[in-house]
Amino acid sequence: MPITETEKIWMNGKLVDWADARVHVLTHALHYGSGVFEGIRAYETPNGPAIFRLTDHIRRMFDSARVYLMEIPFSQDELVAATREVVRANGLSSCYIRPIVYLGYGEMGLNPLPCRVDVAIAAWPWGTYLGDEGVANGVTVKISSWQRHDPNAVPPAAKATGMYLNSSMAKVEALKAGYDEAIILSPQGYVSECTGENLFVVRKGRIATPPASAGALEGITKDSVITIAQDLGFDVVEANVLRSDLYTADEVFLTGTAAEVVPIRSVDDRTVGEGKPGPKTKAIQEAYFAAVRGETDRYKDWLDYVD
Ligand code: PPE
Repeated sequence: MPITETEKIWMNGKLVDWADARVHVLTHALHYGSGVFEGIRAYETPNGPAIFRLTDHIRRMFDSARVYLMEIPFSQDELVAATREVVRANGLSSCYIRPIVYLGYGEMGLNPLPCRVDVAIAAWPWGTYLGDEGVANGVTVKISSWQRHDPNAVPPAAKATGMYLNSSMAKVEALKAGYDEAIILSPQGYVSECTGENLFVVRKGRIATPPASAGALEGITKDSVITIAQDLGFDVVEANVLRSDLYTADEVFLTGTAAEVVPIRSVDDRTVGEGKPGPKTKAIQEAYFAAVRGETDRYKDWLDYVD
């Protein structure tokens, strides 16, 4: 999906012009995938633009950095303030925000400890990730032949740049086979997640979503959706999900910051439910959009106003 250029990007403590936010070709992260990042969205609300669960995203980025022993040369509060500053400086009302912490230029080789740690935050307007049609009517998915990482190979608790080679392979495989998205299984054969989204399955009256131990990222949208679903009176559990559960589910949907809440209309050519968004998915999707747009008092703590 093309990037829409904005004015300014925050780099290591100051706003620079979009075109000047450059790195050297010998940047460590370019060679070894040694970066950690976030995807955050801001939405227009009745009280001006608000960044959804900003502090939770920044906290997760610090957790990701900790896994890889990267010392971020800023505090969480400083990066929270910097994120707001980027949205404000670019005059954006709703946008996608991409903070990244990466090992910079000056060292080569696999020992990351001597490397400098750089931080950048960019923001630009970004439409629906899986298309408006997908959000409204659902997407088709295929189980990937690529497996999710073993937690002792690449820890899914850390949102690291290098980890995404796996997701890209799965995404391309699915697209080339004519599907919208891939579902990736763990090395043990349990359902893990999609390429850049968590997964939920409604079956026998219960909503289940795979745990981190099955290789799923600890998604912030997933966490929000669990709360929303419980508030709607639904029975939700984090539990292992089998491939066959997807084939016999009443509803399946995916969640993510970029993707938001998207119904799944078929899995491996097996129609899910009636092949259109189910009632629980629709109720959750509606409540999620109301929450991010500041229309629900109950979830106002999730909003971080830009002004
Ligand atoms: N799993 C993966 C692998 C993942 O990348 C994401 C976010 C999620 C689950 C959902 O997490 P959360 O956003 O906290 O609910 N993927 C980000 C990057 C997508 C991209 O194309 O890049 C995102 O949604 O921003």
